[in-house]
Amino acid sequence: MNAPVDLLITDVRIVSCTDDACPVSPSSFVAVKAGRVEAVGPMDRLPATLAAASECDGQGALLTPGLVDCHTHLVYAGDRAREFELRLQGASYEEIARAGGGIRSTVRLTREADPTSLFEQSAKRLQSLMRHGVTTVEIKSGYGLSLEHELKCLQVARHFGERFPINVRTSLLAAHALPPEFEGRAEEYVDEIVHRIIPEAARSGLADAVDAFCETIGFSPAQTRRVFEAARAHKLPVKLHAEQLSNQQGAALAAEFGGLSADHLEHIDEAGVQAMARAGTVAVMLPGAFYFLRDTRVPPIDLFRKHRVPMAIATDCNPGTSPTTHLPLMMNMACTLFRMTPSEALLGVTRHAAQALGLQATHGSIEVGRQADLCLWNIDHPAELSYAIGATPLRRRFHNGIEHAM
Ligand code: DI6
Ligand code: FE
Repeated sequence: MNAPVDLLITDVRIVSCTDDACPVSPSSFVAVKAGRVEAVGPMDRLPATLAAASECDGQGALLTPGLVDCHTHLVYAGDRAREFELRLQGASYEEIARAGGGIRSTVRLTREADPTSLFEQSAKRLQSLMRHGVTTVEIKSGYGLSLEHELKCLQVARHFGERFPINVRTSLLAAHALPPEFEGRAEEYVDEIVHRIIPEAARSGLADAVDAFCETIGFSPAQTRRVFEAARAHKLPVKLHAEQLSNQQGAALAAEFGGLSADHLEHIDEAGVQAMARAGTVAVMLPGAFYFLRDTRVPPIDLFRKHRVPMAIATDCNPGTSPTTHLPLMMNMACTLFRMTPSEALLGVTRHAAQALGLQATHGSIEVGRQADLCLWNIDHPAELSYAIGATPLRRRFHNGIEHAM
């Protein structure tokens, strides 16, 4: 290492997230070049001759990979605070959805919003995520539900990756709900997704993956299969909202298509977990939605452990069931509500979340050659990230080795 590096971070205690136990290293350094980790090691091995364009003294603080939020719906217009009030008066999420509220009310506002307004409204949520330590985010469409408006939402998400210091992965979720103009004609809407929306999302390069909501109030397994076949024909990987409100065997379907992840999973059975294990499909826990809907059925964490299915944790940021951008709070909820361990929670927002996006070779851990997405925290032990309710002890955040004011 003779040529100067771009950034040298010294005196940090590193949780690299390469080891499942999340051990903390002794005082160490990280050297960054061209946006990637060039070298990592204990301070007493820091080459005396190493020159750096900029330096950061970590003062003994804890360094983790930048956080990865692998499941959000953050591009939408308006809010659903009124629906929240109705639910407090006793209406259920499904009743509101069946009565034309819920997702559809957000669809109406999102369709009406021009791209600039949609960008501005959604950027507030994106910036909030960043302030909580997120350096990679997955953003789904799903509130447009037509070719024009789905692409508009994906375009806004793509622009975020160009305008903000964050890595954005997009998922086309046209199969989120039935748009009102297709009332009673679900198969025809699936035709529209299969023959027009997926091909155009693939051709334009606006979608990195295809997702669907496989549920009694969403799309049936047979319809989801058609969506997945179209995704496969266009070489797009799949993921799925599965087993959130009932067991539709959606996780096994996602696994059959080599899915990156199956998400929610409160109602999954052991056969579904085994199918995920065989396919290497990540189980994404969304405790914010569980909490907000006052769900009582906990996803079978022991089965994921038993079959060694990697578990990720995400915000599910959306106006109806998880209006949050607080990923560390989701770690707390995953521990408190689902009994995950703080180490599992940390892997769930780093290495396993990166895997849920197919980014395990480049993101989610601190290793030579990986993207230099790093968070420096004002804590002594990694469990504090899960322990503190609603705190974000973020001190500094680096994306591709560059620190940005937030
Ligand atoms: N499951 C969810 O929890 C969100 N979407 C989905 O498929 C809810 C979306 C909404 O209510 O707006
Ligand atoms: Fe979701």
